[in-house]
Amino acid sequence: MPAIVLVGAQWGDEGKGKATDLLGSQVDYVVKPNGGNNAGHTVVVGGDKYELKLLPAGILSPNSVPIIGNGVVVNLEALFEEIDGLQARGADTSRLLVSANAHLVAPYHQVLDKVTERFLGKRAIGTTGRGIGPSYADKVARLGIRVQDIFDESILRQKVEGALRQKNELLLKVYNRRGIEVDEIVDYFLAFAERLRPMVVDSALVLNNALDEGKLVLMEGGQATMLDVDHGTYPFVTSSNPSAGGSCVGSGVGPTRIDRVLGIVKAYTTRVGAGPFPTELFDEWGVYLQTTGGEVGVNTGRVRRCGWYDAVLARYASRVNGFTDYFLTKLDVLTSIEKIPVCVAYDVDGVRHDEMPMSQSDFHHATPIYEEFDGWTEDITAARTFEDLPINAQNYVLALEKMSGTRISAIGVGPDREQTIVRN
Ligand code: 2SA
Ligand code: GDP
Ligand code: MG
Repeated sequence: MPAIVLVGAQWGDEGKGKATDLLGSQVDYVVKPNGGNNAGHTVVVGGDKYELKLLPAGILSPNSVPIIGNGVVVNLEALFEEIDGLQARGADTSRLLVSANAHLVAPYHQVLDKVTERFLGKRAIGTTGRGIGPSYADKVARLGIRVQDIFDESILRQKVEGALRQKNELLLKVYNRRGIEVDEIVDYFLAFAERLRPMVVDSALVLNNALDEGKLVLMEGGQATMLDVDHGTYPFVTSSNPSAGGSCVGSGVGPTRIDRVLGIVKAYTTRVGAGPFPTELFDEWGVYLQTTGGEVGVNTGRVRRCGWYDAVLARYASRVNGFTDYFLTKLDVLTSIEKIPVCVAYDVDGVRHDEMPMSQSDFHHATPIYEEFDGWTEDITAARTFEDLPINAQNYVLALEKMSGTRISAIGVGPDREQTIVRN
């Protein structure tokens, strides 16, 4: 049995948590390959709402083994807080495994995230403030602390000393903040070591062995394509590779083992944080989508920016991820809109662009060229087959499918696990 990759197609919060949960019953292993506790995935089971941040949403699937992959940056305080929260609600977290190669988020990463944002001023990214960017920066600069390092105090101390030499210079001289003591950080990490130890594994080995045994592995991407540090709206991106290729790097599973790349796309578009967003609505329709769709950040409580569906963006995401199919979520939120605009191309300074402009400046100047689709008024939340949908809703789905060139294999008609149409 092969591996399935799940990727957000837009700027995140497309409903990846629900998609993971939906596939959960068939899946033996769920690995989170990127991101950290900046993620926020909501799963609603029988009316009960769970919000996952650092843990893969697959932890709620009783038959699968959840894994935090090597590509994740782990905040240990947040990890145990989340585990405790789930346990208090009766969830079984005992199968959780953590890659020995995953990097750790240190308290100074959070400090640096916040001061960097402040220093950027008007050019701030609007990060989640969780220290994700500085932690990935240390990984690439070879100044990072990995999970395995906290089991050897002398190695840990050496690495912390190296990292702090550079950080303290920056904090004291550039940001005019107090320096951080080596002992403070070493003690912080050591305090988690014994609780973490039984979970730590060579996760790439575990996953590849599982695949050899015919098990099904789900790679649950965090964030989304347009937040990818390579393929997204740089610099208004996160610091990892949420796109499909990043799943391989972040889990140690090679591309030949993947046979499905499922894109999750919302029936409209949202974004949290700063950065370009051509279909963003500043009128009452933006407020309508925000309130009807309940568009509030799971992690930070920030109100999400909202806009119409952007078919250029969906086509771009199909291309850079090689999607095999799409899960279209939140179709129910569009119910009762008489005419639904869809962005089919961009106008950039009088020139039509059918594909994503190559230059970021052009993307910043892009204004949407809309086509309108007839809406529907019937409640669709109880629809369970494609044919249950009003004809205009069917036509909307078919039009999106045609524009992205990617088959829509599932449709979300409400937040609950059951509120999904699977198209065979
Ligand atoms: P960071 O913190 O360095 O990753 O921020 C960089 C950009 O990435 C965006 N980002 C996100 N966008 C949508 N959802 C995310 N997760 C939470 C959620 C967000 C929240 O599910 O609601 O609660 O605010 C997420 N994580 C990172 C971020 O907004 C920056 O634009
Ligand atoms: P993720 O980050 O991609 O996992 O998405 P979030 O959990 O941050 O945000 C998606 C929100 O939409 C959550 O509140 C989900 O419960 C909700 N949701 C998911 N699918 C649907 C759907 O088809 N219809 C509606 N109304 N809500 C949905
Ligand atoms: Mg989210």
